[in-house]
Amino acid sequence: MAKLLLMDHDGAIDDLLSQLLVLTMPDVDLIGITVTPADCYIEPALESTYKLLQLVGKETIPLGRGDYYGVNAFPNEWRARPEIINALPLLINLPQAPDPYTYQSAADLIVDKLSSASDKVTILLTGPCSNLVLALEKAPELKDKIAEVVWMAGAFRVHGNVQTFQHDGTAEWNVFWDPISAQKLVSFELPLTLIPLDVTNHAPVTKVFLSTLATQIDYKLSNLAGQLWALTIDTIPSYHYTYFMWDILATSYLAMPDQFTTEIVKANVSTRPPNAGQTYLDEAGYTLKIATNVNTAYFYDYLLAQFKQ
Ligand code: AGV
Ligand code: CA
Repeated sequence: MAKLLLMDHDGAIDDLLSQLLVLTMPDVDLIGITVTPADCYIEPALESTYKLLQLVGKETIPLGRGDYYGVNAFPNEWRARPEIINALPLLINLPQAPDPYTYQSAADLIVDKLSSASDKVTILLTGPCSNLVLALEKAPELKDKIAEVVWMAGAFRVHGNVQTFQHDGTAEWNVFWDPISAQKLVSFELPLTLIPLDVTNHAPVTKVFLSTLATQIDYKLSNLAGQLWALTIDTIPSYHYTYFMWDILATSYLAMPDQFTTEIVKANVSTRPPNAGQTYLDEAGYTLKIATNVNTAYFYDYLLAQFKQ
């Protein structure tokens, strides 16, 4: 039987690519998508999300609008990306997306979908975890309906990627946006698997990969994926280094968990400067699973195969 999945993403390019990848997975039943207004502005991001569903004829999958804003905002130039995406040739002429304010609020959709699910649900988070934490605070009993939370988040034995004032650089952005919710999620001790920078650092978006993907351009999804990734190649030196397969690697964990090296650890999350949002190993902390390595050759091949649609 197909695995029931709820996805919460935050509208960045690799979040949308992750949504596309989920839509190619035959044994995943995507029962809802919620969007967090973190690495995006919510209106154009919901439009992009809807357009990707339209592209594969799955626009009946319900969307939820994140109304909660974290304490540490993402840089505006990152957040503006979906406007460009909605104008791409494969997306611009699709029928008009609904008014984003007609969607249910994200936490309410998560509560509804978890309570009505016939089986336990896997939850994929590729942005901050605030919507899920809000939902579980509204309806704590629904923790029992969760099979596993897979979250692209954190940095344990490597540097973080936050470079800003009042910060020592140890945090990863998805945790830094809302450290309080992250700390709560970890403290729930759900079956939680983090895909942190420790493993995503092994999987950059390379020109070799993009060049191979471009040879598959006759497949609609390879064409669109290639256009999306090309948008990540422009670099604003002060913010950008390499664009990594952050969320896409976390998403692929659903399909190829055996290709990852994982470790059960005890950890916690800092909620204060100078390291707000740092995920750190701590014997007195909470139990969770982290991925530390991956078979990258298998992963890149998997992506190329999935986008042949
Ligand atoms: O920290 C990684 C997270 C992922 O969920 N995001 C991007 C991915 O969607 C934040 C981020 C870090 N560096 C970035 C980010 C960059 N250079 N551009 C946009 N977002
Ligand atoms: Ca993201």
